[in-house]
Amino acid sequence: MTTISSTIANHIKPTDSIVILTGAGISKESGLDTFRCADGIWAKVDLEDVATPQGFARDPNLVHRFYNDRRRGLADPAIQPNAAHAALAELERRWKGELLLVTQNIDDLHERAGSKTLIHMHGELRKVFCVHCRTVETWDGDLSVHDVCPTCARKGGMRPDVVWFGEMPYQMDRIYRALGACDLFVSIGTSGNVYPAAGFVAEARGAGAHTVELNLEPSLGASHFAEAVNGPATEVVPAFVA
Ligand code: BV8
Repeated sequence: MTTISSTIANHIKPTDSIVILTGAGISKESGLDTFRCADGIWAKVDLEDVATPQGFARDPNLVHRFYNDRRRGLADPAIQPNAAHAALAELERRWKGELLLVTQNIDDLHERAGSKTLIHMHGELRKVFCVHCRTVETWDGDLSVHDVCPTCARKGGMRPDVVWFGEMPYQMDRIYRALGACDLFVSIGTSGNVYPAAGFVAEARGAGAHTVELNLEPSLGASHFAEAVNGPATEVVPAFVA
């Protein structure tokens, strides 16, 4: 069974550098939908309409409704970090080397589980920004075209602080630097459909890192990984980290 201990025994040192990438699959057992599973988000709504700048320009009310529904869902007390989120926070606490957690998810379950060195490369559901003054605000209620920017007081410019298709993900320089210097790359709960995240395993391998995929089933990029463990995140991630 592939674990951090077996990885240390065979591939890395305890003071080496780790980059972890997560996707929607790690939050599935907390009750949040994935995107491309049979009952996923993109089976219910066209991503062109709700996750592109063009969709937002065409119908901002539809996009606000889409993210307002998900923001309200995330605020449900039943939605809590699961054992996989907790295991990654525990690994970060005890790891002696560098550890960077990069998530494609816009939920806040990693930080609520205690992860600290975390990048939300696709933004955050509980953040919004003003297109006029670029100020980012934490926003827990509904957002609409009628909202006024608390900073510049202009109206109609507030949008979810989420990276849509065609937009540059956040902190890419920092992520590529970490991938170029890492000794272990672990991908968890992502289908490998969306770039540039889907290309991270190739970047890490190119830098000589050992690569592990922990996913319910083999992702589109499974063949790029040196090792893989398939199963639900709440089982395979704690077992890997043990
Ligand atoms: C960009 C918005 C320029 C937030 C999202 C090549 C290079 C660069 C770009 C492209 C390229 N080819 C195409 C592109 C363009 C595009 C793209 O990738 N298109 C795809 C569809 C082909 N990419 C972009 O536009 C990106 N921007 O490229 O800018 C650039 C270029 C280079 C370098 C820098 C910049 C912007 C992409 C971000 C778009 N925004 N979402 C939101 O509403 O949430 S993407 C969307 O998909 C989600 O955010 C999500 O994060 C992302 C990935 O999905 P996954 O997390 O993988 O989820 P999915 O459902 O697909 O899979 C879940 C997995 O979990 C499955 O494998 C399943 O088996 C597993 N699972 C299920 N249950 C469990 C489980 N695993 C474990 N346990 C379980 N219980």
